[in-house]
Amino acid sequence: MLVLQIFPPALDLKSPSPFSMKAIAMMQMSGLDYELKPSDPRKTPKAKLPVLNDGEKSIPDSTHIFAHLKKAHGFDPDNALSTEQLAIAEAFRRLIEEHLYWVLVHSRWIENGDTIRRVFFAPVPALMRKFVFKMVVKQVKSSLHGQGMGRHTIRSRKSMHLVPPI
Ligand SMILES: N[C@@H](CCC(=O)N[C@@H](CS)C(=O)NCC(=O)O)C(=O)O
Repeated sequence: MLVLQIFPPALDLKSPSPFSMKAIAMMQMSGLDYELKPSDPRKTPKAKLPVLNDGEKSIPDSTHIFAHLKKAHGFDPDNALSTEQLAIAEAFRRLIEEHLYWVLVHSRWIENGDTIRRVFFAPVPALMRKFVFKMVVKQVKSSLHGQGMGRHTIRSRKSMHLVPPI
């Protein structure tokens, strides 16, 4: 049985994690039998979700899961693509996962932290909630700083046009 470990449901989504949603979409498209298992990333091999469990094997990272589904189960939705189309798809994947993902992280954790605290931290005992949230935000800020986006100053939406409006 295939078991897909994901971030637990929130925000009316099967999972609020874009990488978990990507893996769920792949599993659905594959037509294979699988179960979803809401999990804690701290208890996974790379401290990230999603992770696919296939028998004894544990496969972290949505891209490795995709490769595993192809190799072990013959699921290859890209098999009709030309080399050029595969290259374009890869470029878009990296744009989304390595750039736009961080825009989402910034928007959620820095610009809309109150909502995140209310929704994601509801299970944390009330007395500790503020403290735990602050600790996690500190880690998120450090990741955003490492990626680079967190080093920029937040400006108003109006001033964020890449090209000034005419
Ligand atoms: N490259 C990984 C990225 C996975 C990832 O960043 N997952 C985030 C949730 S969207 C996570 O588990 N974060 C937990 C943490 O950083 O502590 C993939 O494609 O699966």
